[in-house]
Amino acid sequence: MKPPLIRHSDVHRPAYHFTAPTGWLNDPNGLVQIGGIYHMFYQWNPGAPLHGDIHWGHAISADLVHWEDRPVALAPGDGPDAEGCWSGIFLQTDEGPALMYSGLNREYGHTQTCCLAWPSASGDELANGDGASRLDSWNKDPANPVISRVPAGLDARVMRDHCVWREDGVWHQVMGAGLGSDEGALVHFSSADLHQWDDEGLMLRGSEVPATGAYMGTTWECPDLFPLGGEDHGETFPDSLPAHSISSASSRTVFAFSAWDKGQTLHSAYLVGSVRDGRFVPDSEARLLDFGLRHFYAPQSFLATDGRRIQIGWAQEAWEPQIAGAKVWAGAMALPRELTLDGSRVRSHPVLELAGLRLGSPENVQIADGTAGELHTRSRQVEIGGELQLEPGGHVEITVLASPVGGESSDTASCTGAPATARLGTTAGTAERTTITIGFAQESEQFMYLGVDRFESRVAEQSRYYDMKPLQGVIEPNDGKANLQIFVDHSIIEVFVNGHPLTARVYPVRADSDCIGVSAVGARGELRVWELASIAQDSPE
Ligand code: DQQ
Repeated sequence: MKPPLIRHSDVHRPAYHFTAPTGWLNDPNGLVQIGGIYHMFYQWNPGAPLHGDIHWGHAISADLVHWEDRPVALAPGDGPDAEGCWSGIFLQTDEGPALMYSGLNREYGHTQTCCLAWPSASGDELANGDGASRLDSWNKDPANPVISRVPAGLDARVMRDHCVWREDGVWHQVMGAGLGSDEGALVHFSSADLHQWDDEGLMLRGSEVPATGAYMGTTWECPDLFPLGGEDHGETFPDSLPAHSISSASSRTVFAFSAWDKGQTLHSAYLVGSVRDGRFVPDSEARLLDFGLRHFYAPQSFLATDGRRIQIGWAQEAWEPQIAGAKVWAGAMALPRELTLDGSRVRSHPVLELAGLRLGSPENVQIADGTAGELHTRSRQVEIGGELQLEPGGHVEITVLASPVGGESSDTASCTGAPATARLGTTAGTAERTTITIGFAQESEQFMYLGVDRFESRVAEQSRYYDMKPLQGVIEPNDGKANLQIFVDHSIIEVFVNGHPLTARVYPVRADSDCIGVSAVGARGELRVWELASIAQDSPE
């Protein structure tokens, strides 16, 4: 797709993850595939690398990998969205496509409102026009806001973000909410025409959920209910996807949400269950969608025309706002993932289209008990994939974005693939590396774990403004088999082990932190390492 993305050159800017042209990016919005083109709208502050003055940016793609920037889709106006056009969705209606979003204007009350926008293009232009441009321009509905208050009697401090579906000709909507009792809630409405909405009560509240696997937070943001694991039985609209029917008999319903806790974006999580009589009935505990916590936040999913349920999340930065003055951009989208259901667990796998980024042949690395060393490949843009077999107590460490032992900017110095003990004393405090570990906890065969150690990811001053805490999660032992895929892209690391993802952000500063190392104890297998292409060109200075 032409022209390619043009982006500010910066050692930390991801090269094949989507970022905004400049400024701040957060949630993906309005994800849809129409006429073979994927549309991704997103929360965007074009003016600064901080959250504020939120617009809807827009990009399109033919393959979910290469993106083309389109004009701003929504900008704050002088009505209910005067302070921002917050998160929302794309809808196929009998009147054509629509966007639904949360308008922010504190004069309208203490919560966000529900607003609609319609394409500026006519019906003919929408049907026959250039696929790239027909969803470029949007008019806000003069009736906005179509929901401007919390239901009578509901003590909701916050209510925003939308998930909408249609069953038996009736539109249903849930908005995410935070109640005065410090619990999240799904506020349910119904409508015949998307304009007049009737209160349907709460579909679920936090205190009704077993939260053993993931804390539920005090507010649920970005609710996403969708069927998974069975055939979808939605109505079919021309040139597009079926409107999803969340009570399809052959599938179960996933409720994905982002847990916000008194101002903190904690993590995204999910429940599996079913919708009965207007209530969501969970039959699983809450679980994390990604062990990277806030670095995979506000995800939204959509049904591709080939039947895949694809999810995109916001890979939030790990730096504090104090240093935003030194930045031009902030925020990236995590790679699109295909979701599947395995029992009551959601599995995430990077979409197959990403293989199109691979450059040349991979470096093949044999893993055996005692393997320890550096790879030939030196790059900040790599995919590392393979199958590992772990013995009880076994583990594999993969070190990325690592500096050579021999000194700054030396192409010939060896990389830091040796086990940590070999490096201590020679490089402590000056070398950088991020270590990904997959293994069993000591001799246990009960749990396998996946971890990303960011403690040495950055050696520079100001590190106190960067979150370098470890990230980790427990996964099923799977007889010691680990199907592994790692994507490294300058400041983003995404790891997938047996369908469990972990997204991390790291910010090495040394110019030579592009080494990769592997060490293994009680493990065997083979890894393949590809260098990956960029999807953007550097902007001229
Ligand atoms: N981001 C949006 C909200 C949403 C939050 C505002 C989640 O609509 O609740 O930019 O990151």
